Amino acid sequence: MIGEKKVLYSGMQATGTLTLGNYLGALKNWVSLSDEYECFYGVMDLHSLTLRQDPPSFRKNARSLYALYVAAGLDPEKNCIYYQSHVSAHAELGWILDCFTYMGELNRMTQFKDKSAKHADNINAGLYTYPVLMAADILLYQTDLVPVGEDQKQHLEICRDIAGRFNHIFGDVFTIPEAYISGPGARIMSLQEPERKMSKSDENPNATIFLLDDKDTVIRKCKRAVTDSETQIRYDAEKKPGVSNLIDIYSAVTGKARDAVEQEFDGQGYGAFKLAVGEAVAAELKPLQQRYRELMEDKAYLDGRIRENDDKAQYFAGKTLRKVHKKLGLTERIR
Ligand code: ATP
Ligand code: LTN
Repeated sequence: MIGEKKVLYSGMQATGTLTLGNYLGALKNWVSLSDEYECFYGVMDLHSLTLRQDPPSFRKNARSLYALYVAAGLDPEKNCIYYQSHVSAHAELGWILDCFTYMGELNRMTQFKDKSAKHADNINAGLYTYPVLMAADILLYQTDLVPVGEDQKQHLEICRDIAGRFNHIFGDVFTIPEAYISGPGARIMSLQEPERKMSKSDENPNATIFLLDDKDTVIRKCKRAVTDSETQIRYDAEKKPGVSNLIDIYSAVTGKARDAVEQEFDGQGYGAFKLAVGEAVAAELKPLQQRYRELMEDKAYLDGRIRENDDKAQYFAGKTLRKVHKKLGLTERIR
């Protein structure tokens, strides 16, 4: 708790451009929860180092991510939006928690398995201990709630296990966080291979809608989305993954329930439905894109918010880290 409010924490890696999956599965929900909680949102640039980054575009992407958070509706004057690498407590607690995490636990992480298969030439130790740094992010702020997409559930579970283990040995040090996995946008699938999640690093550009795609591109990608040989717009994630994914997208964007979407398009063909999905998505993204452009041009405004929020994050993270040091018996600094 900070004051009267529970603490919410989330973040995304600062790699590439955000996708509709990132937005509907995570960012949009953050916005809906941001009044009720004391919120911290990180630009997770240390996590991004698990893949090789090109320094100039990495720096640009991180700033673009910051601006997209704000453009999507998070108010940097009310919410603490900050860069993970600006608060050194993350890396420090990450190391400490490494010493309270078992290799057996990390071996079970499906994201590690997926990412090592995808990047077989760079299976680094950071990729392996990724979930521990993520646990440090969350635990530093005594977080109650972590809104993430379905694919991060396992990382939340290991975070809870590490925190519980630490508390069991040293008393109540960390708040045990809850995952918050939301409704129809929880898992947006690829438009080309609807058995796989929509991902920013997909090689096929038609598989992914990016938040900065213009209207024509969005509509074109929706029209090309893979469906099936039937004609009926009906939700069945197993037998009709493509159509079901489009129903979920439409439903997450318009706020209509799945069966209401089925009824709305009853008797209409896939072509008309795909066009409607494309138009609804483009309409949702338009104001966000407009605000994004304004923010990227207003350097003074963004820099000011970044500076203030770095300080705020440092203050809260420092408090927890000092407590951890004391509990562990690390020698206090002599002042
Ligand atoms: P990558 O393609 O590099 O794996 P990513 O697109 O999965 O990246 P992350 O930074 O790992 O992006 O995820 C940011 C947030 O977006 C997380 O909370 C994650 O759960 C959510 N998210 C990512 N992809 C989807 C998706 N397809 N559907 C719903 N939520 C998603
Ligand atoms: N692993 C997350 C990004 C992330 C995160 C966090 C999310 C890093 N630290 C702490 C929530 C809380 C991802 O890939 N989306």
